[in-house]
Amino acid sequence: MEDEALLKKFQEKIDSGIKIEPKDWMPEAYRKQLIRMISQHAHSEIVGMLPEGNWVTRAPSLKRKAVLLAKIQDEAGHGLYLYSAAETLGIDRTEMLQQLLSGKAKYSSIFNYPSLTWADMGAIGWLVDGAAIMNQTMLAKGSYGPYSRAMVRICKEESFHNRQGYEIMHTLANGTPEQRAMAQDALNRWWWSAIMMLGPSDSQSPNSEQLMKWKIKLESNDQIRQRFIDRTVPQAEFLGLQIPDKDLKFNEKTGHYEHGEINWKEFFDVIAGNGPCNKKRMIDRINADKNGAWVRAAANAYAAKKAMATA
Ligand code: BYC
Repeated sequence: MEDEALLKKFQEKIDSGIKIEPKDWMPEAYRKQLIRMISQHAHSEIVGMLPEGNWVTRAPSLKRKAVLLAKIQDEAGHGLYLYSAAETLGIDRTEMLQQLLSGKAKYSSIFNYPSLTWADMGAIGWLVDGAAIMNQTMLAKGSYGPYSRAMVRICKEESFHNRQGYEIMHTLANGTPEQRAMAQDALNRWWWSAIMMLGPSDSQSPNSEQLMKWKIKLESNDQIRQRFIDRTVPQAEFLGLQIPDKDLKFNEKTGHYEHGEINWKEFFDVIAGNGPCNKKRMIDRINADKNGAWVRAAANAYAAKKAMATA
């Protein structure tokens, strides 16, 4: 009975828009769902550094290189905010990282695709960060205080990432025929994976209903996907590039774009570990963890020595 009363009070709090804070009572399932989502999100930021890291040494100018480096560093920062937000729920960062490195934890499907040309840096900023912002501005209004506040800051930075990506695409789309073709090719390769990264369709999304009841998510995967498509298609038209979807059409009555069939088999294959780069991403993260071990040991030793000196 006590639990039922607590649950009722908890739901009332959520329904009236009061944020849940770390020390507040919360159902175990709410805590678990948040840990799952926030840790997956943190891992996505960290693994997401890899496809862009691939182009740092080959950026076409010093200015482009500085911008790309700043973006990649921001992603590391996002990972830090998110691991910290997850830690407020009682899980340790080391445990989350172990789950990533052992292959137990998921990270976003999108980062299992290769970045083959410089235009991919444009497409990632424009489409991947663009889709992420659509989702994250919604998550910023979510019910768990630390996660929603982390989202506010992350969205501000993502907005810069999105603009720099679109600006790269704009430059290429208005460049030589070869540059234009490169921009189109990047759009062709990233479009479908970007709309898939917003999660499976609502009929295949087991977590959405509960997450929406708890206002962790305020909208479903398909709703966000629709908003992303409606916003992005006119941007592609402005660039003079073709969205690679022959069934895409604007519905005057609904005011929305209708899209062709999404290849959900590909999506589920990728999240099961069989995408083009899943193995490489894991090897790179495991090596980064090994190579960074001495830095963590030195930092811990320094902190311990300082603590002893001030004790
Ligand atoms: N990839 O019930 P569903 C960035 C899984 S990084 C892999 O709909 P939910 C950036 C899902 O986990 C931004 N797995 O789940 C960084 C679930 O499996 P489990 C990344 C996915 O939670 C660097 C199952 O499928 N953003 O911006 O209701 C450079 C069923 O799905 C994916 C976030 O992480 C996926 N795409 O909704 C550039 C945002 N989608 O866990 C850019 C936070 C679904 O039950 N996360 N799955 O085994 C979310 O908003 C939600 O978790 C999702 C999925 C919309 C992703």
